[in-house]
Amino acid sequence: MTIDVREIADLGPDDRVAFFDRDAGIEAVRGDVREIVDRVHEEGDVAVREFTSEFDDVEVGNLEITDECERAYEGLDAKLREAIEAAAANVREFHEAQVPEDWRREFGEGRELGRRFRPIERVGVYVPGGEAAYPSSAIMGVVPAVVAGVEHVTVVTPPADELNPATLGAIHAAGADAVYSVGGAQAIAALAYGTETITRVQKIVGPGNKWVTAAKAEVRGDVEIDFLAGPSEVVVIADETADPELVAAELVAQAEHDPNASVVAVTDDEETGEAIAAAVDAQASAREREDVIREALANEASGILRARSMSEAILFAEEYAPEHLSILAADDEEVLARVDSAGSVFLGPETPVAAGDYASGTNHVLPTNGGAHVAGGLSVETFLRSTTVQRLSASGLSDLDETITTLADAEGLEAHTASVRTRIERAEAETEPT
Ligand code: HSO
Ligand code: ZN
Repeated sequence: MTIDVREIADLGPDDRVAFFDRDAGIEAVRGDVREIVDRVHEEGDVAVREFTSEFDDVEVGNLEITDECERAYEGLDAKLREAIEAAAANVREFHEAQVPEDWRREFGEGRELGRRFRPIERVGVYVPGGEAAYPSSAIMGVVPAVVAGVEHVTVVTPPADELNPATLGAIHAAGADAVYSVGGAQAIAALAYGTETITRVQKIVGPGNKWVTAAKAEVRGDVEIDFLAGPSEVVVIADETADPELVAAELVAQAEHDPNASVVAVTDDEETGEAIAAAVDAQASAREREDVIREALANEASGILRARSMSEAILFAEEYAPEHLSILAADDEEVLARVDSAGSVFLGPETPVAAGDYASGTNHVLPTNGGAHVAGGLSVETFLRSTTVQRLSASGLSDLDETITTLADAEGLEAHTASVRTRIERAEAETEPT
């Protein structure tokens, strides 16, 4: 099967919509999800158990599996346990470097202003299970919350006759406080509204399938969420110096996640484009998950594209705002400087996206569907709130007197003016000679 290289210049309006207005594909399940969410909201554990039996085909005994996670961790083979610990340590170190310091300083004489950061108290992390059971996602969701100082980190993960020990072990290693065996929309509803067993949280984070994502959209407003994360995406910007085999390897790797993954290579060099297309085809045939990969490659938002210049390639990537951006070009820093919108950027031939997926320390829970135009991925800040703090001296207040009272008058808020004037008049009386 040959893969076509398309010219960006030839893309029609429909192609551009497919590339740039990608959607999370959740609308189709919104109605069903609303019913599930409402039932769990009203009936708590009873509804959770009923939906678990209906959708996961499991009759759960204890919903809570916190101790099972610890036991799973202890039972893991040494190599896997060490890999989980090594990944968690790198993620911890990178996220510790993000913790902001509280600060306060004088902006004018007698006008001291600052910011203070405090963790959110109760957070819920969704850790996918089933077909896409990702121990790495447990680390990516839980570790930043723990680093931020969140007091109660609750994890939900779908039940199964045989729970995946690596996922349970990673949840324990990452430092979750309580873990429940519940998945899908019912898990999100349980976190959002609480049940007899599951205490409600203030913010829900983490990736999931379309039911989970639709449920996050449904409860948003009653509870904070991180963002709506869809299937994996990668754009590779390649010039004539890029190794087509490496470009292809990046596309094929992210394509194996999901038939709905979107993978794009964009190059200004005709020969490189053809070589990437040939390499993608050859590599796909050699991979275990060839069927999934080929479906993802056939997506409307996937493709191998030729640009007339590197500028056109960069503009394409910028408009796409991919979850992952890999830059394989002679002057990758120059390309990077010209792209503002991407969840996570990978520079140079020795930096596969898989390094960030698992182990380098950056987070792999990232905005998809163009979300990178307005947001970044999970970080320590996801789990913090900020408070501003101020202290004025008498002279600091008196310097602001006219500005405040003029604006308060304009707004017709006379008591605001009075709260300022009382203080100023008192200070004036105190300094008047007796
Ligand atoms: N690439 C995925 C994360 C992941 N990769 C988990 C492997 N395991 C995020 O889009
Ligand atoms: Zn991945």
